Amino acid sequence: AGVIRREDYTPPDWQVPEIALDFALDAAATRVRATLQVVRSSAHDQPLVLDGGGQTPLSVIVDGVAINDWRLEGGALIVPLSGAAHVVETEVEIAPERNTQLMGLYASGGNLCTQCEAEGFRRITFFPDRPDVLSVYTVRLAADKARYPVLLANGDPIAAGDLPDGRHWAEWRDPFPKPSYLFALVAGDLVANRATFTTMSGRDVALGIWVRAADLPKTEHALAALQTSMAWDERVYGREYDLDVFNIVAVDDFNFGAMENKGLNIFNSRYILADADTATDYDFDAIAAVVAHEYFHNWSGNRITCRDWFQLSLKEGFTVFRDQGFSADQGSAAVKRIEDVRGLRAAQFPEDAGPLAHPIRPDEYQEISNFYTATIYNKGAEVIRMIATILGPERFRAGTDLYFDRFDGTAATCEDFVASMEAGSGVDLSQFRLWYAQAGTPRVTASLHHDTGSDRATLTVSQRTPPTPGQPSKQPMVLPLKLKLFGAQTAQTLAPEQLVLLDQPTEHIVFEGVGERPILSINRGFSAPVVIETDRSAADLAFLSAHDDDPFARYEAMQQLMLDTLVESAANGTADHQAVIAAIAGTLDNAALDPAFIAEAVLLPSDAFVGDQMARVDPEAIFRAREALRADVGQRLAGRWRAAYDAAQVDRFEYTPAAKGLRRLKTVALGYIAASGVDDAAGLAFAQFEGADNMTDRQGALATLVAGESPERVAALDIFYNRYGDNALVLDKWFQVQALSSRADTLATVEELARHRDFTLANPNRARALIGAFSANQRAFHAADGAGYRFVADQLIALDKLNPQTAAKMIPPLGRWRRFDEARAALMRQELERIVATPGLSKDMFEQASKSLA
Ligand code: HT7
Ligand code: ZN
Repeated sequence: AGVIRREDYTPPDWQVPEIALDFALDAAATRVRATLQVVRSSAHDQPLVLDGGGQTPLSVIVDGVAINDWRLEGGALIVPLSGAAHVVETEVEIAPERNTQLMGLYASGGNLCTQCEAEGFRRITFFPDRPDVLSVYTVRLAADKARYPVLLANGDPIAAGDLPDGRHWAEWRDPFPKPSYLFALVAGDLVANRATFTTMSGRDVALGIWVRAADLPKTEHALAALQTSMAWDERVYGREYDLDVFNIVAVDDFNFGAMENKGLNIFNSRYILADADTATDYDFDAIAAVVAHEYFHNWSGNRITCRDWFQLSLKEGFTVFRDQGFSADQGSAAVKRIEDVRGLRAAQFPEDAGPLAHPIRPDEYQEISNFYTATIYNKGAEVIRMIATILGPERFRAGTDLYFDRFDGTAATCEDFVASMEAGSGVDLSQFRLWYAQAGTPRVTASLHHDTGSDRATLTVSQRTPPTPGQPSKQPMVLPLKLKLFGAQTAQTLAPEQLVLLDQPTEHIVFEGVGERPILSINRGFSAPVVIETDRSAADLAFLSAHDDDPFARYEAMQQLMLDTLVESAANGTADHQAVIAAIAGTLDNAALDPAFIAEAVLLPSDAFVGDQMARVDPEAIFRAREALRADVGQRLAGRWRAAYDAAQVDRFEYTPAAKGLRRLKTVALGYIAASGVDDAAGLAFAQFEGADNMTDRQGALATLVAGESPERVAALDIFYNRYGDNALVLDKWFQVQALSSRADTLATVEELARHRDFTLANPNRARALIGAFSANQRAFHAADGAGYRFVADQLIALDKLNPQTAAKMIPPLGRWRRFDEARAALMRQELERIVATPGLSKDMFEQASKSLA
């Protein structure tokens, strides 16, 4: 029911080249008058169909005459029209303060703001709410001046003035035709941190980051990131900004991270506000990445938008790839790559292996909001990365230049992008297109055979993509794999790095002149988003962890060693830890390595990732195996952890790559010291907590304490709460750190926190901080009696009534039931069935929960 299919796409019957919107803003009752210039697209006799979000028009006027022969069908307004072009006016009244879904026009912290992607505009006014209808918008806003002194919309400001009764107005015009999902307005009591950016052609752009007055000091980092992003896009992609103003507004209630509305980005405040006392290094990095991401959308998303929502990855995958490149250029590219791959494996690989798997260009959906997924975003970015790898930098840039030239001002498709890449580079991407069509993570087995007689090594590589829902059998994909061979005795390069493009089920790659036993380094830089299975021994992985000159491959070898050890230990109750301990010791001892890299390399894989390697996930066994390894590594390398901890002290907070690396290593070392069980560990953590001049050190210490049993644990939580209780973003951290605790009593704590006076499901950040984090806590969520599943299902059912989109995004952990033992699987299914049977369930939740059961 209600399935929308990609193959059913038809162009719009009516275009709307111009729209004028007139808002009489008020939190309880906002009047919206829309004047649409509509033009028949071809010789058809279809009426004008304007999407609506449940409202009834107060009036419908065609060419200046009120009409009555309109009708409502499934929420849409049907207007019979006879000519080739008309002016259609509608008026509606909406109630922003009652909008708990946070889609359309809503109230947040006393201000009014909008979120229209994907289908929120129809909740504001009647309109063909689809991305291939592009219009020039003129917007007039009127509101009470004391309550809403600032009135912002897309484009450039053109006029403003006062009205009787303490009201005022402002008019904005955006000259660039845009789809309705990019519309935005903000009315509020806000102040701006302002700056100017001079573009490559010498135009001055007025930049403004708008926040509550008290938050102004926390906007410097975001503003600097915006300026850096604008310069980066000019230098790396030749893209210049096009309006005279660029505004960003931070709001506390937001379903997502941020939104790229033309000239008026609206952000979740967690991706704007930062200072050393309240934001971690992770937060600072995420702010720069999200500011860049939304800014980059001005070209990859706004100037060229999507023809339909099946093409979402056209803008999202490409823009994530662009923001990843930006972040890599701001610090350690190697560490950035490791972080991105860890994120892909944590979120996208499980999605690709589960009931909600879909290609980066899906074939069908029920509710498009459910498709803002790690697959569309992160696998989408990996697909663009593979194109960049195959083409090389110059040809890739020629391809993107051609794409921006050809499709500027249009609503394009993924096919348009790939065809531009081919035409710009001269490289045939026919078979590569399968990456857009096939879901699932390819599994690659690689085996290296050395023939000492002929000095020849032969690598046999096979690929297989497992079945996914609706796709029982798969064709071989194009896999760009970077390979290198090292000599086991001499550590010399036996075969330099090469890029091989695999496109067959099985292939043999021959290396000549290999005079000693070779060790294979494969998928260097994670050149293809695949799972690699090799027959490399623990000794070979240890060798690579010490000698590989590709930082990612070095990290990967270490991870594989750790994974093999943990899987064996979880399966058998015990394993030999020696190889892992030696590899960690070697990494800590290597003074040539960047501390940020060391911190990543010595971290054990997460419980969830260990579970992903097992035929049946056993959360308790994995937890025990991981704790045992952590304790052993902590004890056997005790001196090294103390030395690393002491060496990683930074005098004063500085947000630089070097200082960030030291802070990261310090908290990783603290974690191992605590895991070793020494008496002074809690004291050390508490001293770090109390002495910290920044949130990274404070939160790192708090997380260590919260996992333990010490009296300092309660003290630190209380101190943290009392210090930051009035800061919503930091309070989210307080909820989250407790929901992620590996303690046995976490479920009881989280149940209590759900009743805490500061907990509310109405704020998505708070809901995610408690419920989302708890569902990611493998030990607590998967409690054998099913109490964790029940708690989450109860919360999601309650949240669905307020905010279906946010609730539906938290279904996937329950959908992983096939990966668990029969008892847990039955308990998870039971909760999914209860959700599906809930009266009044949203379309969002129904799609996610019913597909998860199938
Ligand atoms: N393009 C934006 C997507 C988005 C969104 C989607 C569904 C519901 C609410 C939303 N807020 C923003 C964000 C981005 O990818 O840049
Ligand atoms: Zn985006």
